[in-house]
Amino acid sequence: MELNHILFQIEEGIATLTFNRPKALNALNGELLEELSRTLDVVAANEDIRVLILTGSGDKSFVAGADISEIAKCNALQGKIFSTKGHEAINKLQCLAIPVIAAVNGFALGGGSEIALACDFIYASENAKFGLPEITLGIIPGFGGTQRLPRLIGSNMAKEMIFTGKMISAIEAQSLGMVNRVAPAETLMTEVLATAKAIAQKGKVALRAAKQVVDAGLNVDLKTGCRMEVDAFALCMTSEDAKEGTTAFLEKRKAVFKGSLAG
Ligand code: CO8
Repeated sequence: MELNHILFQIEEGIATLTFNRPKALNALNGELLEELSRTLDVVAANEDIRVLILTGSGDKSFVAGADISEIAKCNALQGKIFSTKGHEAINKLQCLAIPVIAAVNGFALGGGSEIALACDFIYASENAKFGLPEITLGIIPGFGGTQRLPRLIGSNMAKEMIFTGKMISAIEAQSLGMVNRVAPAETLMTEVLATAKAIAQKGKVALRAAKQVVDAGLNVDLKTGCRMEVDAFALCMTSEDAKEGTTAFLEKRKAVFKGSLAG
């Protein structure tokens, strides 16, 4: 797969996708969005990948947003096409069956914050900055920010960020519940990898079920969500992982999950 603006590697079941346009602080141009979409197809089709990590190249930026030089040229129809392309790629990201961690190592602005928000959770470096600065460009977030941010931190805080366009620090983002952990820039990837490895050792079926039921449950009432959990729980009970996990506990040994999706 030829990629000009993304680095992609898989090691011990953990895939790392690095946005790689450092001269533009990894801003998302149309070509990069297409590459993101294609890379996510590869991830979705590869059963050996247990966890995906997203990060940015260089030490300054995760993704500084959509490429403003491309937005500046858009008329309404082109803007719609660009926004739709971003939504399609980001929906693909959110719908991956495996856990996805954003390792935000600097600016996560506009489309950059919107990508991080579609991951399962975010670890950030101490120098990371989050924001939806579109309002200062006379536009609004166009890759899901008006929808995912209020769902995560509540509508009032989200509106303040969207209306002012101000950046917030990693620590502020953590206090709002956007970021799970803040680490020094030098150790961010080590911490992300440690969590990714811990997750990768868990049973595949249970991980998929847990992710699916949490995400689906957020869009329905509690009673429906609990019913979905019951069904997902029952499905887990048919897996080799459930047999291995419970047997290992009773035999006082560490479970070794084979990573099989077989029931
Ligand atoms: N697009 C294009 N180029 C960018 C972007 C960007 N988003 N961000 C930075 N760059 C480029 C700069 O132009 C500069 O290039 P050059 O060296 O050729 O002049 C280079 O990256 C380095 O940037 P700076 O010199 O500005 O670095 P600073 O450290 O001084 O500032 C900032 C860093 C604060 C991140 C600053 O670059 C900045 O404010 N960038 C723009 C951030 C922004 O507004 N992002 C939101 C973009 S809009 C968006 O994401 C909407 C998504 C939905 C779109 C829907 C489609 C229609």
